[in-house]
Amino acid sequence: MNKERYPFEDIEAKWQNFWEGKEIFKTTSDKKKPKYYCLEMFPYPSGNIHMGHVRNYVIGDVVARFKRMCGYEVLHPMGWDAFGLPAENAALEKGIHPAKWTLQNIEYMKSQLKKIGLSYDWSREIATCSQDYYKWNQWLFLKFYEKGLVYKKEADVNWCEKCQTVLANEQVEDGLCWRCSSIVKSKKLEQWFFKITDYADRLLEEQKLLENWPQKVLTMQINWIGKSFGTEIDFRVEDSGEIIKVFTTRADTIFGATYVVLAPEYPLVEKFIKDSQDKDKINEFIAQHKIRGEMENIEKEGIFTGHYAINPVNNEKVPIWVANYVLMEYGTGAIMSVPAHDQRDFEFAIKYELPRRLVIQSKEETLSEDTMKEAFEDEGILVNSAQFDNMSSKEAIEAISLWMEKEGIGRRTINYRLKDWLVSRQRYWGTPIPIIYCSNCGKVPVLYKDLPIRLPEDVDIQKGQTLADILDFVNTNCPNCGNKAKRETDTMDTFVDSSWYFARYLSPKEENNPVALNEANYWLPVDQYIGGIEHAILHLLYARFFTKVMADLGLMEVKEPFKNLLTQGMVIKDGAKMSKSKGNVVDPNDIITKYGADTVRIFILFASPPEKDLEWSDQGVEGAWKFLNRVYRIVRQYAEKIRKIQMTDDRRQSIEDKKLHAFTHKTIKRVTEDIEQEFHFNTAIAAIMELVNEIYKYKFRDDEDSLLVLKEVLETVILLLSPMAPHLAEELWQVLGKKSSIFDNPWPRYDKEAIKEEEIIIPIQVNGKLRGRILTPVDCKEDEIKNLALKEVEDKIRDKQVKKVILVPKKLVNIVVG
Ligand code: ANZ
Ligand code: ZN
Repeated sequence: MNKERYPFEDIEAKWQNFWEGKEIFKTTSDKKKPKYYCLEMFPYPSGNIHMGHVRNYVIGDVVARFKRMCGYEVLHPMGWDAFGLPAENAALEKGIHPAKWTLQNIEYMKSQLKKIGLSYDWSREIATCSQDYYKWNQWLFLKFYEKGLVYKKEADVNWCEKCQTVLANEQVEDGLCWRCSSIVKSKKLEQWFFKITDYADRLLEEQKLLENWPQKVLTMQINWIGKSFGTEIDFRVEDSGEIIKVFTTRADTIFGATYVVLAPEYPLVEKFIKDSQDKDKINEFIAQHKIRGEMENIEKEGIFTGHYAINPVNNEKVPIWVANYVLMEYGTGAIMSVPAHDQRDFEFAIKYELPRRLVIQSKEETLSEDTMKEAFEDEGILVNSAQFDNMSSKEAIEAISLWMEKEGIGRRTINYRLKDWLVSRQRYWGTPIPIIYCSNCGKVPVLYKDLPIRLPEDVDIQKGQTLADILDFVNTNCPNCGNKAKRETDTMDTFVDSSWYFARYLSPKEENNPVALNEANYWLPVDQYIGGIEHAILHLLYARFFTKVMADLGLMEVKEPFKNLLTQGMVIKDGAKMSKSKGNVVDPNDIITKYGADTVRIFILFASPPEKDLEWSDQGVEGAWKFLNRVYRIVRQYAEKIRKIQMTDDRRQSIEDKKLHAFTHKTIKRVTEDIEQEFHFNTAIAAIMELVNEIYKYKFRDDEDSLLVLKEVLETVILLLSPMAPHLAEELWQVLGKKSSIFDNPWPRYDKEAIKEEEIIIPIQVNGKLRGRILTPVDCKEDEIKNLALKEVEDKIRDKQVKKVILVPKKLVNIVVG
């Protein structure tokens, strides 16, 4: 057998140059065609493309190429999420400027992407660290500011006293500064926020517009937003005019509230302890418990404030405590504690010997507060609850809330877990926040005409300089009164950059707006977004928020940015996620050098469906390589003859021909449906492999009819394979004598007639004994069936004389020999 190996080095370089030179994938915005916007999450330019990227982009590439062949005007852009901390780290370690480091990395990674043969319209490339881009971050910030969606308030940040800087959470290692290892403290600093909470309801409500998002992602967002219906109840502080509002979802338990607990940061606490004897003790407790990580498993600790509150439903005097299990950021930062019916309260009450009172009685067993071993949190019947006794707890929530509204001691409210988005960072490598501080006028927004506020380049990161050290940058004049003023030196969270980049691709050079309205209206929403599940919450929530605000600003009309979302699985090797720290990385460069990009693509697509994890396998790569070689050889074997003949519908097909013809069309159907319905490229490739096997099995007769069948099937194989192995497909398309790019060709359609044709199996007997079977189309001619039958049992009747061939139509052939 011919074992020629296909010269992928030449083929791949040749077609990459061809696509680029001819601008095949440049989007023309042909408004007559239906549009398809295919987008993969843009990468951070860390320096290297890894296998996870390759998988993500190859999946997107197949979708883009497929849709293009299906007649869509496809937009498939790529860019760089280019601001962020690693650039500053590199500057620190290597003394290279963040800008230079970033641009070098972009250059290199772009060349890597090109080697994979991805069909991007590079004319739309964006890098978020370029002025042309971040100018619009600033512009949007100002628009948000005008709309009241940006504000500044004090917030707790990680602070390193020695370095005199704020640290991102990632820069705090075991409570220590990553740079100098001194203890990180919590410090209150003025921070900028985006008011995403204003959009909480729409973020929930408009999930219904997300046609095809994984349920898991939707659920994660719902939980993150955490909408909770409850009641706010007023507890008056004894001997004072102060009111403590508590938030509860269980108003039915109000008669069982035996104490009140405040978060350590609760404003009133400071006031309480001013004249307390235990002032120092309480202060120490608060200092200790202000910084808290995840709440789930911490040991509950608290301290009595010395003050009391009045339970408004029974005028009972209850102690006010401070404890670490109440969060300032949730609800009102204060709770009514019901130890009998809330497990956290129960544990706390046991520890500090606080009273508990049963107010919900179980329907199954009779509980009592003295003997219960844990809180009873289920529904039940009210007891010890005055006029509400005997009501079910479910009804009581409503009834008690209504009654409290009437009495003016409480009201129904809705609470969200979602917090406003803290967007300021005390970092250099980001978008400068366009605000000026004037001693006359206060906070003054930069004028639109002065945008962009450029990020100065002359900063020495190794010397620990930040924007605040660049006096040329800091000192300015107030746009309002002209006095000397100072610029904000915080930069924006890089998640701001990625919240609207998909819109910038639509008109990357637009100078009057972040996005040209007509382009936005044509292209949005993104039809298919593809990326990692790790972005299920933040990025995808922020981008949805931005889209809604931009729509409200009249910048676009869609409410949701991404209609369909595919979250691809991880790339796994030896049972663990491929990662530097695990030391199990396969470098895409190495594999491409050894086998070529098409092999890597086919391996990745064939190994598992995109939403599942993909187990790396060297054998799998080898298998993909062999398959492509098989395709290459079989096409070349017949190419010369096929080039010479014209396709015609007037074919006299033999049974064999018909079989192959039908198989061809069945494969078109399978592949098209596998890709269209669920992007199951693995089963699509499996189907093409089967078809290639059929071609190898086919007995070529060297006549025109036979060539016509081969022409059809070979062209089909190449077309079906083209989105997945684009270089090889272009090459073979040319080998078959085609003049234009295969990607200008329509996707093949299957012929319903061809696949309707059913086949039947006919048993062959020799002298009444079963000796074989043949597969024939139902409408096969008698003579042809007889001939096939004789051929099938050829070696069993070789030295005998055939006396008679009896055909029972569609049932049986009996050959009588003597
Ligand atoms: C009294 C009560 C009785 C409660 C009972 C529960 C069971 P979700 O559903 O998550 O909204 N809570 C309120 N604010 C809190 C805070 N800042 N820190 C810690 N816990 C807080 O939970 C609402 C419930 O969580 C509220 O209802 C409150 O405890 C607690 F048998 O109030 B409950
Ligand atoms: Zn001023």
